[in-house]
Amino acid sequence: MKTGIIGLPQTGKTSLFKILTKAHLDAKAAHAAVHVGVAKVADARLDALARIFEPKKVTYASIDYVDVGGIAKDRARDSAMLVEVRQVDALVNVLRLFPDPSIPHAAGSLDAARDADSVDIELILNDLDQITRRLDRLEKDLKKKADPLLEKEKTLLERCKAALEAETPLRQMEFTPEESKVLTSFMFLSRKPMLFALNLGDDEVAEMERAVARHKLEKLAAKPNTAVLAFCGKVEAELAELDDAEAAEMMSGYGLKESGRNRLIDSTYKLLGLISFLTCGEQECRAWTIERGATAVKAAGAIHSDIERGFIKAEVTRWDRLLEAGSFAAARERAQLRLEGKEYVVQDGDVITFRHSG
Ligand SMILES: Nc1nc2c(ncn2[C@@H]2O[C@H](COP(=O)(O)OP(=O)(O)OP(=O)(O)O)[C@@H](O)[C@H]2O)c(=O)[nH]1
Ligand SMILES: [Mg+2]
Repeated sequence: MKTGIIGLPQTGKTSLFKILTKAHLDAKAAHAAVHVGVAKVADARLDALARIFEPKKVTYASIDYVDVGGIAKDRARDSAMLVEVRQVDALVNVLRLFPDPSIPHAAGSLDAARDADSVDIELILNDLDQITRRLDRLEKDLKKKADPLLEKEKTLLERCKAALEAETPLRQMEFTPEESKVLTSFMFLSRKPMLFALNLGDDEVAEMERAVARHKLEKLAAKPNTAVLAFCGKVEAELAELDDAEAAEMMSGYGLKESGRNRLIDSTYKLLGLISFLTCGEQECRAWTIERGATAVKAAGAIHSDIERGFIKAEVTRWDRLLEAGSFAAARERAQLRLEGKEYVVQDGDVITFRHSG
């Protein structure tokens, strides 16, 4: 799963990318067009289980982030950037709310709602280009020969076009599963789930939780397929330089319960519709990523296609029950391991051992 970091120029995108992926970009790399990196999804459940299993290896879930550079006007229609943005599953739009007279603002003042709209417009214009071209093609084809499938696609795209012309991003529209399937192949930019990341000034750190109200962004937060999250790039960059104990001390000094980094990664994970199940053993304790609603046999496939193919049963317990019991044997004695079949819907935080043939 890949998430693209976008936004107006000089909003703190590359800084955020470095914080999320713990990448150390040198001056030359920092100016490269595109950065790709992996962010570890912090997981306290996995940490706790690893303390009792003492495995050789602990493996966290991860999300890929791509820093594509600033979207100035017409920039979203620039083809090199588009290739990158089209491939991602979700977008993070970094909105600048930190005041700093030494760093020029693309629009001259701090207004996150306006900046969110102007980035959306670029995405919308791009989708409109693509839809117009496809509709032209469809009309030509339909003139030659009637085709109910193409006719359906045309009706759907016309509905999308009308929405886009009214400046509504496609992520705010509802589609049937069948329509979604047709739309997926277009990889429309305005249809990707969006996380608005408010980059606050460090004078606002103590009021992180009230950022949405303070900046009157309630409307932004209420839109479908979007989430809003506040962080302070400057403070996060400082945190990233510290060891765990020092970072914890600094966070409590600011009254922060969780780092912006972890909150942001967590938010992306949720926005992407993802959950984790865990596997535990002497060799490895590991978090695996699946889509919410995935069945046990699908989850097996996340580990290996052989386990999916040879699936017999899933032995399931919840992470906190296993932790309480202290071992699989003790959990079994307490009747807290249950056997589930292929169709069991895996829950976030399930610990699973798969029984399989072959
Ligand atoms: N005061 C303050 N400055 C920041 C913050 N985040 C980033 N900056 C500064 O803003 C400038 C731009 O930061 P970048 O992270 O490079 O921004 P960007 O969005 O990647 O910029 P482009 O890729 O050029 O569009 C740098 O000088 C950063 O040090 C922040 O939270 N507070
Ligand atoms: Mg940058």
